[in-house]
Amino acid sequence: MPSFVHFCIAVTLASAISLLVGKSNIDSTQTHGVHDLNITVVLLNWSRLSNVVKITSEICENLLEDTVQSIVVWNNNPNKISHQDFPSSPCPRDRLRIINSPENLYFQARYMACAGATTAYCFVQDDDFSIRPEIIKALNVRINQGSVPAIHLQPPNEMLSSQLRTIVVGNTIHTTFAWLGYGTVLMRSRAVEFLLLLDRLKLSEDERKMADNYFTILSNIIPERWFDEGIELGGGQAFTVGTEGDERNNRHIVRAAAILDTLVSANQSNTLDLPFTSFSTGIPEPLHVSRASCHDKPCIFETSINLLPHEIGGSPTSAAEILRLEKDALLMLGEARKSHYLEFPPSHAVDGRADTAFRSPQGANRDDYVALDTTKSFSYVKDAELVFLVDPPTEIILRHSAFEFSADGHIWNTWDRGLECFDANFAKTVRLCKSSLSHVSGRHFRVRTLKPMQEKWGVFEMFVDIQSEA
Ligand SMILES: *[C@@H]1O[C@H](CO)[C@@H](O)[C@H](O)[C@H]1NC(C)=O
Ligand SMILES: *[C@@H]1O[C@H](CO)[C@@H](O)[C@H](O)[C@H]1NC(C)=O
Ligand SMILES: *[C@H]1O[C@H](CO)[C@@H](O)[C@H](O)[C@H]1NC(C)=O
Repeated sequence: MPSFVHFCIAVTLASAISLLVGKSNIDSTQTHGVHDLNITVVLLNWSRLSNVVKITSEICENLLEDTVQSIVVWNNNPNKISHQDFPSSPCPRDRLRIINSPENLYFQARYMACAGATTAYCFVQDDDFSIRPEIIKALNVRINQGSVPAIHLQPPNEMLSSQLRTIVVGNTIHTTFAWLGYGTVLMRSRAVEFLLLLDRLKLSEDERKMADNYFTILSNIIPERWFDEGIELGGGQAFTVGTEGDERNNRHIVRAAAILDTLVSANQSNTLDLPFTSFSTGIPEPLHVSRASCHDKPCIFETSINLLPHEIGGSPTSAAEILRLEKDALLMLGEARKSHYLEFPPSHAVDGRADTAFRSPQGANRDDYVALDTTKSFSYVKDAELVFLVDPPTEIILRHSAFEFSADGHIWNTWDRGLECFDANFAKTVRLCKSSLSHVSGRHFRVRTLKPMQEKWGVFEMFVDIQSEA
């Protein structure tokens, strides 16, 4: 091998590794006035005050300049807390609000805290997970585009459950269930409307406390969900424990679905004037688009690769069948496909680790794509590359694909891929492939297969590497 090739591999790997260990060279942090910031973070102090201190510190250290206007800690515990419980916190006092709840309002509290915010959006999460600041930035960018009312982060097992609980009946019911506690960004107006709806429907105290079990189902919208594996903080006591907790959850989920059935059928004879619930008969986004946030910079990975068989999903006639539907779908999916889904999720393509992979369950289809939204527009003059760490079959897929860029994610242009691949010397059977982005500008980059192939996708990492910015 000519020595300059060795040199190139060394250089490329060095830059790949620099990215993998989290050195960001994309980000030129802008500062905004506090009032330009659109996110209020809402944290429930459930049973882990030390976690709440950790989470607020990380947010204040990383997000107060360009993303988060303030943090609200809602303490559901009768023992009051105050700023003194956050002694060496990097959070300025006026950016951290503490609300000592008069009673334990359970999950309802997050909607109340959000409804009382002054920003357009809220980011809510429980106190047992740490969400990387870059992910909150990416969620902020995406929700500011105004096309979605909420985005839920879900670990793979919850994502699978949420997918299998997706119910479409004719053009009237299009809903699913997704938790909010793993991290969810939502429009503040959605929290206001949701609380109004609970009032209008006269839900009981018990039901209101379990508000999370009602939120997604009653919206009658299939929300955007991103694969994510939050960093578990542990400690304290989880709220949902054991079969008793599961049964309570299931009871409320079925109850929410039954209420939705009633509302939709009532609307058919007499148009209901209700907040929050969508009675639109529009067609939801194709279900097979998956997303995940990148690890070390605000960026969104998106793929159209089917993770589940087409035929899954049955043909429900009502939302109340939600849990039976999931059970049947799990049986149909089988253990092998289920483990594949859980072990090789799309988030593994952008988690900064070369030892985890996103793998498609089947061979490549025509027009399968993997894409990155870098969340900012760039004009690349030189030294920028789209980089892949892939398995050898995926190199073949890449060689039969169109490489495309776009300013808006809708209109795509092709560039000459000039793909170069090398053995990555840190692991057997890993190929490092890169394509130069010289003379390419935009924000979105994708690779789209031009024909069906038996090769399956296997992506260890995918990123845009920018050495210098024009
Ligand atoms: C806040 O929202 C407005 C309107 O959507 C948007 O123009 C602005 O860029 C957002 N600010 C930040 C810091 O994201
Ligand atoms: C409910 O009412 C709205 C408003 O009149 C109507 O447009 C819509 O089609 C109805 N939805 C259903 C599910 O029938
Ligand atoms: C939140 O803070 C209190 C007061 O320090 C703490 O004792 C408690 O464990 C946390 N809250 C709840 C609901 O447990």
